[in-house]
Amino acid sequence: MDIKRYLEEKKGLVDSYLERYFSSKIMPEILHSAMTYSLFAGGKRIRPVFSLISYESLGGDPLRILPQASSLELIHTYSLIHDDLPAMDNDDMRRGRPTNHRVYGEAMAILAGDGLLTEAFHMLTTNEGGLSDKALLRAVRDIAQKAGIYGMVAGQAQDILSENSEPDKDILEFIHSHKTAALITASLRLGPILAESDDNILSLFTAYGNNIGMVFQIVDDILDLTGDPSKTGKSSGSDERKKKLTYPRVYGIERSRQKARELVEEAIELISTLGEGAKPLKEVALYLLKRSS
Ligand code: GRG
Repeated sequence: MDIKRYLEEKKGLVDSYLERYFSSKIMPEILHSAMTYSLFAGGKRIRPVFSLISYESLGGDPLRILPQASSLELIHTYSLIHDDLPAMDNDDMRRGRPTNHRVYGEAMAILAGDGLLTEAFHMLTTNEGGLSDKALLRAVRDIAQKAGIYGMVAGQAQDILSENSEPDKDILEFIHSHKTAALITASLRLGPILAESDDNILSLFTAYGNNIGMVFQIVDDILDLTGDPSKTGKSSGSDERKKKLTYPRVYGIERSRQKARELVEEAIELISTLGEGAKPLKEVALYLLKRSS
């Protein structure tokens, strides 16, 4: 299968949904502008796409869960806006253009992030696909847990606390599994949760999501050192300059690459029991190892 085309097609569904959703302006207009500046800045939409793939691999129609899948992009975009703030990573460039606070100022960037996070939960409960209330409630709880203080926010806090600290494998594992893998795992769990699959299936997607989420961050760490800034959209070596705890810093580049390959192999093995429906999940796992942006 042509995985690049398949991913592009799914991304197109998410892009169209988000464009429609944000087509009517809210007041003050500058808030709308600040939110959409980052939301439509060329992100890969990988988290919503993961949700659509997981739902489809279980026989569901991806169009049915577009609001739920797309809500993950709002959470992801808020996290990037806040991560770039002077009080956090203090970055000037993101996705090849000035960061949100560089264009709209700190106050508006904070509010744009707050607005996107809150609106994500509003969007998540938009029930156009006739999903059951029980499934939706479970999805809300799951995403809140993985995006918040038991997941991404905890990972971000530890990441900040660990700057300039000595390399430590356990802390590195905590940061990556919380900061990045938690939201990616939530994306992959969304399919089985909304399809109301049994617990065995849900745990398969959880394990696959954890592995793939870790791979995503390991590859991100490697790209920070070796990537082409015109493709990654940010200057290379920024993790090193900030003395971030990264995979290459703890294990070196070659062992980090090996670790990513092993996690992908394990992830593919995990979902092999799903049969033909798991093909895109297998292909996307392999594709992540090769990504350059
Ligand atoms: C501020 C609570 C809070 C959390 C921030 C996401 C995050 C946590 C920090 C951003 C820095 C970083 C490198 C995080 C790791 C996750 C990651 C690889 C983000 C980039 O995601 P992509 O590659 O970005 O999906 P695009 O631009 O494609 O959307």
